[in-house]
Amino acid sequence: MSAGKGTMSPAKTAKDKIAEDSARFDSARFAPAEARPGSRKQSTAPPGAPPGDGGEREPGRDPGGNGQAPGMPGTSPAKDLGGMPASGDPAGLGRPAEAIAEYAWERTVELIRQADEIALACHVAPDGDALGSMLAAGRALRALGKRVVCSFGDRRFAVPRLLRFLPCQDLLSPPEDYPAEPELMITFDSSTLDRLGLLAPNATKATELVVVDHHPSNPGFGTLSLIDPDAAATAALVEQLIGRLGVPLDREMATCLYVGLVTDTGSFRHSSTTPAAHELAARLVAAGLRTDEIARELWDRSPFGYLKVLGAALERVALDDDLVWTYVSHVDRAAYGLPYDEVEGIIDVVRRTDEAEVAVVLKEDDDGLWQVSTRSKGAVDVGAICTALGGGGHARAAGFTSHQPVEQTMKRFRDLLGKAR
Ligand SMILES: [Mn+2]
Repeated sequence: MSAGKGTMSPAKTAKDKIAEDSARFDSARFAPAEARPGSRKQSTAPPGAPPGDGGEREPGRDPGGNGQAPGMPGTSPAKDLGGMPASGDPAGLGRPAEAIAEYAWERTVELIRQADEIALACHVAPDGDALGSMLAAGRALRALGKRVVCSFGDRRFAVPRLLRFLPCQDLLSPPEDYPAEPELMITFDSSTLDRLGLLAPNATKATELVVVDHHPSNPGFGTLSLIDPDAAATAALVEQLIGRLGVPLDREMATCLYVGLVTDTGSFRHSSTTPAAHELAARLVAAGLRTDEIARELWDRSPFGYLKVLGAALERVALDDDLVWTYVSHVDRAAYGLPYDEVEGIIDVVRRTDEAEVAVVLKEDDDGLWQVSTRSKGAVDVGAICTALGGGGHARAAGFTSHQPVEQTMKRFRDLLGKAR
C-alpha cells in the first residue's frame, strides 16, 4: 500500500500509511523474479523492479476462502518507507521497501486508461475475496466507460450459493465467452496461473496481464504484479486501485470489497486483522453497506441438509495426537442434495478442537476428487505441507487436491506433518 500523493482514496490518512508501511517492513518474504515459473518476462518493469513479492501460496481449493491470511505482526516500530523505489533496500535486509512498486500501480492505471475493453478473472471455485474483488473492480472500470468482462474458469460455471447475494453479477459471463487474447487482463486473488482454470490459456495470450493478489506464494505470473502479502485481502488492493483510478466507492463496490475483507479475515478474527484492515472496513461501511445483512448471508444461514452433513462429519471426527480430522464424502452430500460449496465451513468447526494443533477436513467434490482443507494454530506450517502435496496456501490455512482415497491421502499428509516438526 503505497503513497501516491493525491492518487490514493481520500480517506487514506498518513497514519494508515505508517501502519501499512511498518507492516510491510516486517514482511520477510521476497523472491527474485527468476522464481516465476514458465511465464513471460515482466518486460514492462524497470530494471531491478521485483515482480511483486514472492513466498508461499495456495492452489488447493479452499485456502483463499475461509482461510486465514498470513500471520502479521503489524506492530513494529513505524518506519516510513514511502517513496522508496521498489528496488531500494534502505535497511539492507535484502528485500524491497515496497511490496508493490509505485511503478506497477502507475503503469496499471495507465493501461486501464488506454484500454477500451478489460477482461477480469478470479480463481476457480471463487471465494468472497476472489469474486468480491473482481466484481468491485469490474464496476469501477465500467464507471470509467470501459467494456468489462468478468469470469472465472470453472467447468461448471456457477456463483457459489453463499455469494449469490453479491451485487454486480450482471458483469459475469461464462469462460466460453471470454476474449481468447485479451489486450488487458487483470486477475484477482489467483495465486498461480493454474488457479485460473479454463481461463489460464487466455491469460497466457493476454498482451498485458496484471496480477492483483495477496498470496505470499504468488510468483508474479503476469506482466505486472500488484501483489502484497501483507494485505488482509485482495479486496484491500482493489480499493487502492479504485482510489487511484479516481472512481468514487459506491455501495455496490463497497459491499463486494467488504465481503472479500470479512471472509479473508474470518470476520476480523484472524491474524491478518490489522489496523489497516479495520480502517478499510470503516471506509467501506461509510459507503453505506449493510453489515448485518452481509453477515446473515455469509454466516447465519444454510440449508437443512448442511446440519445433517455436518452431523455425519462430526460423528466420524478423529483426534490422532494433535491432529484432528474428518471427511465429507459425495455420498454424504448427495443424500441431502447439498452442493459442494456448502461444506467449506466445516473446517471452522473442526479446527476449534483444543487438543489439536492441526485440523484437516477432506471434502469429496462432484468429480470424485478430495479437496483437502488444512489449518494450523501456528506451530506447523501447513502451507509448506500442502505445497509439497501439490497445493498451497498460508502457514495457518492451506489446501491441496488429492486423487487418492481418504486413508492414503491422510497417510501422505501425516508423513509430511511428522517431518515438519
Ligand atoms: Mn484472498
